[in-house]
Amino acid sequence: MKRRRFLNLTGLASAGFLFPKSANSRTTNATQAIQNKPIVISTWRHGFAANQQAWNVLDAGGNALDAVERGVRVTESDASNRSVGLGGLPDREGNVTLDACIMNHKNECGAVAFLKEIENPISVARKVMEETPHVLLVGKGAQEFALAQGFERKNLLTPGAKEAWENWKQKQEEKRPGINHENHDTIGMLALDKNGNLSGACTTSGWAYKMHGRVGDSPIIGSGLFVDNEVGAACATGLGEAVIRISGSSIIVELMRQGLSPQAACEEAIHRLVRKHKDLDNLQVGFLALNKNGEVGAYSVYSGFQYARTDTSANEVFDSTFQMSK
Ligand code: SD4
Repeated sequence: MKRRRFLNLTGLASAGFLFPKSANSRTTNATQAIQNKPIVISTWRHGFAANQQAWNVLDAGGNALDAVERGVRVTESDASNRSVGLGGLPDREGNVTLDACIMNHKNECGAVAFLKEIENPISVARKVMEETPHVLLVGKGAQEFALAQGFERKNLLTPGAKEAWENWKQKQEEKRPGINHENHDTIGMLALDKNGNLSGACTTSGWAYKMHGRVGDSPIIGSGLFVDNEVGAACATGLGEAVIRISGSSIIVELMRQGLSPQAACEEAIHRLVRKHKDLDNLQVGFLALNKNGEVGAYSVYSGFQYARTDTSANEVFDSTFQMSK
């Protein structure tokens, strides 16, 4: 039987050492008690370590925007993660290109797409939000902006990712993404701070071996991420093209505005996405949602999607509920 693990929050800094047991997850209907703040949730098992960093900010009374930025930077800088930042798998030509966006409680947002050689795109996205009149910078322009802001250039193609790409090139078998629990995926993070303000962040290296120039949902405000401080926030992981086609995250926020719980809103968005796609074989999408009361929702097309949740009572990874068993 799967075991739920509660951790003493005073030990959060070291909690990561306790985690990597696969038993530390369970399936749940994620909606829980109201007025739960602060709280941070994030996609996949790698969200656990990212949440620790975010929680340190929230627990100290910091704001949700700082929490999500610092949180997802952990995953971006983790070279062992093959789908975010440093160590991310490249496109079919061997370029690691990154997408990220961030949004705060005032509907301010910033994003970068097709960004090369910068380890922490989420922080560049925040600079776009704070230092420019724009929302989205891409490619060379995004990189030039990052360098001008003091970010350093770095080769993000680690030896492991390069080897995986070379093996893929030899086989050339993979025309579609295998987005599932094994390749760990994008990190999307949502936080509610002690003042009751929401923010979110989303960052990825995208679909492994994608066409050069391809951009997914993760830097698209309304698709990979949306925050409306009157209502709630949502983020997405999985096949970005499918998420974009239904404006996934903004739809979930609108459904919550109409009165749906975060869980019901995520379920409706997944049902809609499945209805609109005839061929979803093996193409995973997962949504997370968080409302102003700190209630949580999580749902995916297939089994295998996980998310990490940290608040005053829990610090753990859950298996999301899902529409179809794989
Ligand atoms: C994308 N949503 O670029 C992202 C992919 C993802 O690796 O979640 N995974 O489509």
